[in-house]
Amino acid sequence: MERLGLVGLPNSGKTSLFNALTGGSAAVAAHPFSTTDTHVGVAHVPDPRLTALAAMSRSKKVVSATLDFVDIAGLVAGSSTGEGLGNRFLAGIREADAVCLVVRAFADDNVVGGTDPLDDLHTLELELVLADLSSVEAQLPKRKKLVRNDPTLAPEVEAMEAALPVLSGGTPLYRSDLGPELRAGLQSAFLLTSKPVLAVVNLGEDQLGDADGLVKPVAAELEAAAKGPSGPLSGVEVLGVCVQLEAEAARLDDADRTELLEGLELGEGALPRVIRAAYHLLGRRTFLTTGDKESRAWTFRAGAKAPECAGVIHSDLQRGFIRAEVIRWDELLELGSWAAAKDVGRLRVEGKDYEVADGDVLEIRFNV
Ligand SMILES: Nc1nc2c(ncn2[C@@H]2O[C@H](COP(=O)(O)OP(=O)(O)O)[C@@H](O)[C@H]2O)c(=O)[nH]1
Ligand SMILES: [Mg+2]
Repeated sequence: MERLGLVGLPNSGKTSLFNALTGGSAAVAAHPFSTTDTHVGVAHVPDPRLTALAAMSRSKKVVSATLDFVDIAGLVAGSSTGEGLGNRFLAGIREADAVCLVVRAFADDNVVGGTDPLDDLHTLELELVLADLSSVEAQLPKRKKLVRNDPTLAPEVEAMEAALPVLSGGTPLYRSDLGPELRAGLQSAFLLTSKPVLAVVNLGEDQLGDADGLVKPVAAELEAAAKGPSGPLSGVEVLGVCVQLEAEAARLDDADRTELLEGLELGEGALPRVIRAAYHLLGRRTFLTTGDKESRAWTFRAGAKAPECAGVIHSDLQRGFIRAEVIRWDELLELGSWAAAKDVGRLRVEGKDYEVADGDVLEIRFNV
């Protein structure tokens, strides 16, 4: 299971965001070291397609896709050298597959910490870069020795040599212009700044009116070094979230939550956007199944073929895969039922090589 790690300075709102996303109850406190354990929680991915299909099928059970979030504590200045909680922080972030940077904009006299999100971003990036720099400096000489007898390590050596000046210059790898081959060569080095990132700017309720003004500089900064339209961070998602407000809303029942959020013109709130952005950042896609017993959203890896997707449901379905009957969710909805879609010949029959698309509704034929 892949995980998205929440990373930020103390009191930026990580634990509050984590609780809001996962319905958890990890301790929230205005104290730099309040979180000493790494918490893992599950967020449900809101999906209107699933809701619509479940209504169509009058499903007794509705199961959404999920995503794991980790509340990674302990990043303070000096973390890169393993001081204070630094070691725990480094271990936590190494286990995350992607990173959500939480930077603080909200002002509150009772909560210690700066309120300039760009300052937060720079401090965070510096610690991450320093940690990566010391990893590369430690690993490179060893690889250079090994490559003499093992030429297959050459791409790794080349990638680390290219990463070195980037990191020495203070730039995180996620916003460097290293090409895809060099990036691939860095995988075995387990560097922190080569993970995909998104960012959340934690806004105070009184700052909602100026959300754009506070979010844009962070977005501009993150995108700055990603050169050209296909740079690694082009289109990086930076989301303004009033974490405290959203956390309060998350504790309410559906009707009260809708009233609170819509009263503030926040629509469905920002949490669904954070979850969806994280889901896509991790390269995840959704296919659906629907029937009177259950409608369900399943997660698969972008680019996966039909048998692999069948295997997400059950290994028997992959092993004994014969074919998949497929229709896009909106087409199915328009036709009104699986039986109707079949009657008018709109179910496609797809074989082993079919690349499943996001939003496909599947029925797997199999034999074991
Ligand atoms: N005023 C205000 N306080 C917040 C907001 N988000 C978090 N806090 C408070 O800031 C403190 C630290 O939050 P926490 O989630 O524990 O931060 P963490 O150290 O990053 O995990 C707590 O007292 C929160 O209630 C916010 O949007 N506005
Ligand atoms: Mg915390």
